[in-house]
Amino acid sequence: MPQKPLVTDAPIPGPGAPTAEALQAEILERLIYSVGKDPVVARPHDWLEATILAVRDRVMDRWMESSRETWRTSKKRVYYLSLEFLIGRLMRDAISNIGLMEPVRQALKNLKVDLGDLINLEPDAALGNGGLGRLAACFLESMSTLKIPAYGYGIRYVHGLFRQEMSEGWQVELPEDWLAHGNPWEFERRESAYEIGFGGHVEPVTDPDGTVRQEWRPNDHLLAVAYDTPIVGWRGARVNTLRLWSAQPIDPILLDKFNSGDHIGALEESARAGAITRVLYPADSTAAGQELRLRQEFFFSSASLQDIVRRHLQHYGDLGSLPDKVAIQLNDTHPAISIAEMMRILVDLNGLKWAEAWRLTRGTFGYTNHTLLPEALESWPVSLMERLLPRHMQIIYQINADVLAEARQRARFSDAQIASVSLIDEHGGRRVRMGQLAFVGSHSINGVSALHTELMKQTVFADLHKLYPERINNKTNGITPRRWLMQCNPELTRLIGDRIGPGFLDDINLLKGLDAHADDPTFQDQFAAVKFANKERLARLIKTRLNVTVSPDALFDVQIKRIHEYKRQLLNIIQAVAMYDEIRAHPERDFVPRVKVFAGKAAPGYWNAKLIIKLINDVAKVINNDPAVRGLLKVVFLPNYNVSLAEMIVPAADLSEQISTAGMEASGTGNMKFMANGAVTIGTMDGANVEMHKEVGADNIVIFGMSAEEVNEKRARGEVPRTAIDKSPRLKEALESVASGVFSPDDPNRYRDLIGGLYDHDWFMVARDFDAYEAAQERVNELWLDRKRWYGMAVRNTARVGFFSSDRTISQYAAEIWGVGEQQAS
Ligand code: B1H
Repeated sequence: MPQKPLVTDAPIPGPGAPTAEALQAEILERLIYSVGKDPVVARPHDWLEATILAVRDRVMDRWMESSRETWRTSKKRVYYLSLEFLIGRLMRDAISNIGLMEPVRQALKNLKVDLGDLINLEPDAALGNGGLGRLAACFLESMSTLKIPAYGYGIRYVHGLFRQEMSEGWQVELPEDWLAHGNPWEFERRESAYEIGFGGHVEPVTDPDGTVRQEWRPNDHLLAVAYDTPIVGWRGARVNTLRLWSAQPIDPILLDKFNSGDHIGALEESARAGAITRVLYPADSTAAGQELRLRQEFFFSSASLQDIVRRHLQHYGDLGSLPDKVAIQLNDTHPAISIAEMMRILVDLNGLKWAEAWRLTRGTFGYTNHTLLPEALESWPVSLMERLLPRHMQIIYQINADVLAEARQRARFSDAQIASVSLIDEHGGRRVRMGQLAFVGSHSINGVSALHTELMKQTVFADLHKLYPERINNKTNGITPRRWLMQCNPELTRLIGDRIGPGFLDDINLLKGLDAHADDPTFQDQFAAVKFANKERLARLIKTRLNVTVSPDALFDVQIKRIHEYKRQLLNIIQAVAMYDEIRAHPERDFVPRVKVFAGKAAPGYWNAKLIIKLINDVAKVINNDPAVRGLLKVVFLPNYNVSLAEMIVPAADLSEQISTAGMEASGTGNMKFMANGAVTIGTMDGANVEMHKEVGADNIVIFGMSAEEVNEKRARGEVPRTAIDKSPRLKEALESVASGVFSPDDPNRYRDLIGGLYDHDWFMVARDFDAYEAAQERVNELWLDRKRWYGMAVRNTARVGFFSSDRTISQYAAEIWGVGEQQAS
């Protein structure tokens, strides 16, 4: 049956939208002349490559035109420095953004190839851990959509985030290999290579005019080589560049060594250089702390700054205009060494005076903080910094001296305040604090949700905020509605377009128009039918991957994100245990059938997180196989969570679990993806949930639990959780069953310590929020049973998601931090 075209397939305005026949010819040409395959023997990967190349060709003209235009108009450029870009697949995104989904589908069909199959064959570019990296990817897409001249700078890791497999319910990490079949999206730029130094010493040199400069003489050198990927915005508005650096040796082989018979030694330099960009550190919200990580940070910071300064000088000839023409945004502190590197470039290499260089640096940099968790705040031992980056250490000392003098003289800071703003942490081994360095070197420091920004002012940066009260500002996160609604949920997109017209594709705030239809029974039925179809699709995936049967009639209750104690997957699974007990205790009663879906990776060294994965799998095994449950409850853990899996799960969710301990999730962005796709949120007043509560209204979200302030108080008082447990028989029963090995008969003590922690200190308030959480889940059941009420809520969630578009976020960065363009929040 011919499909009605999707509303997203509106072609790019302007002449020359290609026909399916033209595209078919282009794909064939690519297959033969670039991939070098005869169509008769071509394999799926060959077709994928040929299709990507044909699509890429369609983007090239715009890419070149975009950069020509920036040169021509001397516009300010934005540089987004991030150690992570969690991009996922690029092909569907690119095809959809240039409006060619149907003609490409038809072109391939004529060639007897299925576009859907090819889409699923493309590997995810998983160059990130979680929210921070995904945010960077959404921002790139929004910057292109809003026609902002921008570059993303990062590392071309050979191995992205590890692949997660399950072995008897335990997480096993396997290397990820996204480049195994090559990467048709990227262009290697051999001509854009920079030398990066490490180690050595600093020497004062006297210039002919008598001035003394410090010169860094590194003893270790390697090359940073650029790889460029085009990032196309919605309707091809603009194409920006993601430039990823790869480390290469200066001498690929030491021939002297090789000729003298030392074949391994001859390749040593090559191996050492390559190690820097070999693999992404798999820690989310924890600082890695190893020397290789600092090398990665400096490597990509230095390469990016050399590139930025070269480009600026080439165009403008002087560095005085740097803040007027360049905005550099630091995605957390991972690139914070850039502050010192910029000072070195300006002062040591270009002869600027210190004060002038500092003014230019501060005018150019902005810093985004993404977490207040103490274990995630980066600091490096002074001894390591001195050995690896001796000149940068001197520069950091100089910056610190200036800041502390200002704090003493202008702000009359006490010794305690001085210690808190100092770039050097003197407690137990001297360390450089990267947060302080990023803060003092930037004119703007932003948090990622209203609550998080407030807490920044009150906690980690309290004294720096007193010293520089105008610098901290909030930029609540967002997600791109192209990937997270239009592409991942085409059926819902089509339905919305049929109802309110296609305007929302270009202005997401027009989704508000759905509010008027939220209680219309026909529309509700259609909305529910789309959700049901997406649930059927997920149910099939669950069947294939886990051999567990789930009914799409049940409430799909979903928690997918990194596994972390503060995100409280433990609270969720303990509630599942309590529900299990209840079902067994009351065989006569009706229950709302639920499917609890979990997915997420644990940092390889994070024992409790890995144990929580095992617990989810242990509980799932018992519950899913107990006939007494009568199919009323299913628990599934889908392995290897990544962007592509999220794109499958999110459209199928009824309930979105955003249940972090209040005050600990800086923002969350998964919460926004679910909202866009018409899931109802059960959540705490944490991160962006606070703004979500405001946008969607108290009637359309289920909020529970302690506030950040209450959490703080309880912790400060050192209150023990035992009373909360004693007061709650259902919690007690659930905890005792887990602790005593009901779900782990093969190792009854497996969860004793994990549960013991809840009795002991319960840092994350799992026990003390449990009753409130159960009551909230009860409320969810009531709402679900009132079908009209539920779908009214679901529609209103989609209708009111506009604020959480990364276009809004980026417009605010552009206007309030970067000073570029007149982009309005759409
Ligand atoms: C976030 C990180 C993070 N915050 C250290 N911090 C890392 C810290 O490899 N490391 O060393 C990696 C990642 N990630 C997340 O950022 C927050 O937890 C989320 O709440 C937030 O939504 C996201 C984007 O702002």
